[in-house]
Amino acid sequence: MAQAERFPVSQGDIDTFWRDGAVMLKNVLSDQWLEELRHGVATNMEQPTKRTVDWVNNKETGERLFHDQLTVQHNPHFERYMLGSPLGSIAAQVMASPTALAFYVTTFVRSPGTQSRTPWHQDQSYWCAEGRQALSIWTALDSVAAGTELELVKGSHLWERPLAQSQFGESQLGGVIDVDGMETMPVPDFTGADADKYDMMRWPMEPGDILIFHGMTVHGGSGALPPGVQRRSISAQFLGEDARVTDRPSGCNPDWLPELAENGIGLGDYPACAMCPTITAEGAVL
Ligand SMILES: O=C(O)CCC(=O)C(=O)O
Repeated sequence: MAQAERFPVSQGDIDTFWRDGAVMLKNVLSDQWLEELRHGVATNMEQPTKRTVDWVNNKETGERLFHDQLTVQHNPHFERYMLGSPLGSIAAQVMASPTALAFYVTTFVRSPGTQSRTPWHQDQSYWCAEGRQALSIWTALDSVAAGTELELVKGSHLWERPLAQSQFGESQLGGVIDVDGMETMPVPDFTGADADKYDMMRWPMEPGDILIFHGMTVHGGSGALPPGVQRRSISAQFLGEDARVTDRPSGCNPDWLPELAENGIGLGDYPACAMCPTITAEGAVL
């Protein structure tokens, strides 16, 4: 049986995650894992997948924001990262789930000086998986200076109504998707007129630090970079054993339903399969 690294998470950090919707842990990823991620991102950009999009690609300013979503089967570096690094063990401990399922990996590469922020959103409202045991682990290969952090809304993973969904399309970042019959909350002006009503969480980070946030925690930002500064951020998505495959009224993004079906997984299933292996809190890869 393959073995992933194990990283003990304190009960205090787990409690913070469930209370606030996010927690940042310092110095989790060794140089070996950062090197693996560097290769993963470079390979991804050289060999785009069918889900690769440039959210921004401005020939005049040179500003580019590359984005992709990949399972462990799409990129050997990300496969090793998901199944060998301490992330799986951390995810299982934080979710208090017997196993953490390595759902997929998301890449965001901003060229130096890019000014485009990621729109406010909740990851899980796009996913083809529902359940409370769901999280993302975000990390960056470049230092994240104050003023350029990913920003998260404290406690938003507990909101009763989902946030209206932002548009994420080829050269179409922002704007709200209108879905018939879906009760959503209009996106507040978190950094402007409504700033006093919400507690924001943001952390300057160094390579090796990780930010764990719940699938329903509202977040955005991570842009407006100073000249000469690039941002390669990688987000790893994990599910716990209460997760079930679902469809969404607005369609899923990413839509893994066809690939899951090829792996024998249908609506209502916990999607453990060759496409989405699982890892225990002790690091055993199943
Ligand atoms: O790095 C970013 O700009 C966005 C990160 C994000 O939205 C995510 O990981 O879900």
